[in-house]
Amino acid sequence: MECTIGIGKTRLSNMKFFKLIILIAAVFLTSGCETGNDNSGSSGSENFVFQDGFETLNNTLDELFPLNGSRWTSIQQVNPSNSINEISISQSIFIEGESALRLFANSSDNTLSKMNIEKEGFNAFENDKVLIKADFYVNSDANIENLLLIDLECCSCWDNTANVDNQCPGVRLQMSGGNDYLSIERGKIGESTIQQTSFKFPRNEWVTVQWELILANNDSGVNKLLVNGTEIIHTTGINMPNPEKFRDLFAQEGIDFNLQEPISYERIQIGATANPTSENIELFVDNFSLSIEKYEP
Ligand SMILES: [Ca+2]
Repeated sequence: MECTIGIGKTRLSNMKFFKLIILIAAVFLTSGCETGNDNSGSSGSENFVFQDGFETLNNTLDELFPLNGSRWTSIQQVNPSNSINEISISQSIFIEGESALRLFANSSDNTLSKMNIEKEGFNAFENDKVLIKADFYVNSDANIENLLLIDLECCSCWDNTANVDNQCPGVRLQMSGGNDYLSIERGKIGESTIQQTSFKFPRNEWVTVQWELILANNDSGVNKLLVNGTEIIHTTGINMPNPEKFRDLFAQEGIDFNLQEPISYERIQIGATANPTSENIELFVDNFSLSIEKYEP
């Protein structure tokens, strides 16, 4: 996972040059890589690439959240009533570089337990191709049915005039259809889960997850999921919130509701985005990447 930058040929004294190199090193060693961020506000988006291997200079979590937004945006931590979830940089279990992200999500009680990190600052519109890749290490043989690992969602598309809690509609990767069958969950856009029961998610080892979507708010959307290079889901189907559907659903409750258009996904969460299981789950994430490009068949 590397960033490259070009430096123009400039005559600098040795000391100035040395200081410049130190400055550049400080900025780039602590950064994830992100390009093509200026794709907001229209249905024609530029390419966006973000990747992060959770490397740090001082093994501190803060380094993942620089103020310039070049890496992750925030931590989402929702503790159950009687225990505290954990997040840290792991230098013992990793698959790329020298570290990975460690997450410990206690089982839920009357509060739904969450322990993950969030990335904002992009827009994925209809007819965009979204590619999400990450390596996961689930340090448990326990039953993890219903555990959620990645959420792709829009919060800004919600109708805040409707006086209904913002559900941040979107699609998610969830262990469903059985203890450890990774599937594409679409409940927050009012659709069924795209399940598979052919490939069990390996435990206590690094596992590469690749999720590819061509976004559509109708049946033409494409949903592809690969685990360790094996394609376990490849099907068409809706994968964005449909304004008409939301309007109709809320109208049944007597609520006037209009999603804000044009709709784009603008937030991704990774980790234990929700742990509704009865198990305490430790997992590690490394080698994350997100790319968004216009789909051109
Ligand atoms: Ca790493």
